[in-house]
Amino acid sequence: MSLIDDYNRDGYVVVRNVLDADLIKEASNHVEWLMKKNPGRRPEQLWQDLIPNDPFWVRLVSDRRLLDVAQEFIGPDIALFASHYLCKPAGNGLPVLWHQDGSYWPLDPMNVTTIWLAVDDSTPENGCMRVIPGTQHLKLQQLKERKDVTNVLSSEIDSSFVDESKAVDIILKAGDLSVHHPNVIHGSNANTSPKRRCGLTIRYIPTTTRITVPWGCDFLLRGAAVPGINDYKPFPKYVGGDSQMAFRDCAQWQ
Ligand SMILES: O=C(O)CCC(=O)C(=O)O
Repeated sequence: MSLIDDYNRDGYVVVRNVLDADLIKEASNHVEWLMKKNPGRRPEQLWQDLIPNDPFWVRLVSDRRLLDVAQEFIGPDIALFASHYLCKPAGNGLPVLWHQDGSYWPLDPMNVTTIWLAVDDSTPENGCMRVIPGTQHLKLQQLKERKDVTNVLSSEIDSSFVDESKAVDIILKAGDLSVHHPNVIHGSNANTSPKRRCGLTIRYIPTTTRITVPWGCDFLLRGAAVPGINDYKPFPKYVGGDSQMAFRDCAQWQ
């Protein structure tokens, strides 16, 4: 079975040992650095507005090994649509209620794939992602606001679409990743364990997908843009100082 066959059957697939321990350590330091820089935010909310002036973030999502995986699913002309560290702290990490990603996104067509990169080991104990295989065949549903329970997205899919008995835990080691479809139903439980659970979501689009409402972090990462579809941002330069994190080879970063 190929990655694509598994993805088409289940709506997700796991790929092991993609990034090396040194880069994962830098990503882990990056999360700590971001949290110090943004004291008002929960660590589950480190997302796209922080990316345009963050060369390490752009360096990470444009890593050749990640793009090689993304290319299997969306082809060789690849842009970033969005990215989000979903870092659930030990003891009080928030749940992500069941949802389909595409219900939130202004993309036309909804041709997009997510890489969920494990920055920490991710297990049922610390609130790993859970997926309901096969639900990528369900069309995108209207979201329901949900504020009575504290949760990352303040919303969920109607429970009539969710058969939790079929949910699969996506258990990953740091440096592994999973790839998931924009229609597949997924979520994760709270982290009440003594271990942090951090993952980086990276939403990759082929350059034929139009971003219809600006999302703030559109970069062309590989291949060619399609004229008239999206205007991509220039990569942030590394200028040093307090407003950017230093990283390996940052002096050579364009
Ligand atoms: O990190 C999680 O627990 C959930 C991730 C998620 O919902 C997503 O990648 O869309």
